[in-house]
Amino acid sequence: MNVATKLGAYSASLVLVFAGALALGSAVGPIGGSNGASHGAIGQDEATRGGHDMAAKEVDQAAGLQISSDGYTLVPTATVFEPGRAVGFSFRIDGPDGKPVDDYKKLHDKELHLIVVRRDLSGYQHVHPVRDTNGTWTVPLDLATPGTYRVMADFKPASSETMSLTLGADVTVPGNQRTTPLPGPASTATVDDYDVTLAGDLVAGEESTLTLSVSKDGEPVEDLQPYLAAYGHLVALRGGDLAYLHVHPDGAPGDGRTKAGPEITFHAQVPSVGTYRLYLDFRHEGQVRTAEFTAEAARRGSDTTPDTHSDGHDQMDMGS
Ligand SMILES: [Cu+2]
Repeated sequence: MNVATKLGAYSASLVLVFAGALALGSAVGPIGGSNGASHGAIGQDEATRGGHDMAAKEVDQAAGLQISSDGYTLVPTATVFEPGRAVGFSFRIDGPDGKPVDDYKKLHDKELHLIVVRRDLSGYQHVHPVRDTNGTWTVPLDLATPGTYRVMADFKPASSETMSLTLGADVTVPGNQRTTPLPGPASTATVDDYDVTLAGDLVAGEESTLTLSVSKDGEPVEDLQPYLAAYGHLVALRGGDLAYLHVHPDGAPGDGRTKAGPEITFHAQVPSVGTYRLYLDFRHEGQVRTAEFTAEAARRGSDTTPDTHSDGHDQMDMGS
């Protein structure tokens, strides 16, 4: 059993333990929190360190690498598309009974989140398909540029006992494809008039805190708008295989303690060393934008952890 498998098994058992604790919690009250805080808000209650860690385990495993898992299969209607135009991408999720799943539990306001990215990690799209009465999902995608794209569906079937599933498939747009080189690690990303800075280090197998700060025209943004029940959504994809990690913020709009910027705090746990591309979706003045970062995950307990900077700040390795 290699380390990754061990970690995976460890995480899976923790998820099971947590699911049990949650079920008990609703019946007999909070468990594990000596301060008596509720576990109800998973991942949002920083007072309950235990619950918080467990919530992190929910998202720490590499996902999105399989087209079928736990009896559920992603079935695209078509996987080859003509270049140069927007397409209507459609697919089903078939359940263990072979029929399209038509009963989902909402995750972050939506029954299903679809992440689409080119194999070179460019062209990121985070969209929310619409489901028809037959269980077929459809969404317009921008597949204008030739290449191989990865589509990943993140959902939770109502009948499943797993926390959530992410299934992935490749779709291709034939033609002369150009590969976009992955930008090097950086702590600042610019999108339109916004600068977003990233502080914090990714460490393999360990939870780390990432803080993203949004400013516009040099001024901190303090009126971020809720998007999908959060001030920001962060997706991390691993370079090389596009393993998927959906990370969520610490705190939620309206919880009485979470500010609407400029900082958005996340707890991330990556499964391995390597290069990751981080995609932050945030909403301001009615528009959702995505800030992208490349980050290197250091080895656990290693002195190669990128924490030695002359400026003394705990920031991402700039690769300088
Ligand atoms: Cu989504």
